[in-house]
Amino acid sequence: MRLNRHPLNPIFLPDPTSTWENYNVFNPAVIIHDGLFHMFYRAQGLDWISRIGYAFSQDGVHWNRSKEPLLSPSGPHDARGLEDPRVSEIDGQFYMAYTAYASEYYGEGMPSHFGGGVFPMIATSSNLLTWKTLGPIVSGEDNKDHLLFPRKINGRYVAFHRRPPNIWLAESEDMRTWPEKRMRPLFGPRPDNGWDSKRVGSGGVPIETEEGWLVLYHGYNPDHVYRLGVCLLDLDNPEKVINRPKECIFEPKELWELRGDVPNVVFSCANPVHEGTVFVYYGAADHVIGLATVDLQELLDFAKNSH
Ligand code: BMA
Repeated sequence: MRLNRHPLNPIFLPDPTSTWENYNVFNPAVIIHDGLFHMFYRAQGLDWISRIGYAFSQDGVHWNRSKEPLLSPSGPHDARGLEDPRVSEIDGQFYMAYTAYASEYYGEGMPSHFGGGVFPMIATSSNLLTWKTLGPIVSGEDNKDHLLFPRKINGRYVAFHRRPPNIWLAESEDMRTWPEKRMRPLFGPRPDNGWDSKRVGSGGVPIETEEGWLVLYHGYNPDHVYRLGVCLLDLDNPEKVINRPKECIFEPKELWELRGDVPNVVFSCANPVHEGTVFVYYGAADHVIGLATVDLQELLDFAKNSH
């Protein structure tokens, strides 16, 4: 199984003339809507605070970016940044899952980064440009890598989230309350010293196919190398893992994936499908943005058949 790196990689770089995105741009959400690719990317200036930038593209490769950030910290709950957006469209409305990285002494969130709490937030928009925050899925714990499935399942909204080191599922009737009784682990690291033996977390929004939900996810090993894997979940009951191939599908190889702000990282929050091709956007070494593509059917066959 092979993802093909785009020849123009890295396709999106920090802007050295900016104050807020001159250091790192990475881990973008990308959604295709009305014939355009819309990118929401995590950007850092020298203050190392993450803001969400916006860019659009006709081909998914060449981008026009906004001069100003789309979303910036607005209070103590996200004073140290908004990280790792994932955007879903559900019934014509858009939802962004992002991690709010709180100020040093705010809230009961367990510090997953030194000194700060994190909150798995959801915001909503009808036009992709103005966003309203609804709130966190949970609070008071180290929890991120959440996203929303692109449609309701059995009448409820469904989300991934991450209680380390496992990926979890959650359900909600209204997108605001996510009852504990409807949360359950999906899967965790594999105890084999392999590529996903330490921690796993979600990738981009799951792709609906006739065979099941095609899910890309990230994992890392004791050497802290971030790679991508794939699995297939049951359409009506995503708690049921139909297959989870052992082999990873993508790993750091290029110099700009091996060296950057954090070495040896490919980390994806977006895998939109365009004309039968999966566009996997990824943060490389927490510094630049890369694109790798794969034929949807080929990826699905691998997810279904490889053990
Ligand atoms: C994870 C997330 C990502 C980041 C990755 C590698 O925990 O915080 O934002 O890309 O680590 O540093």
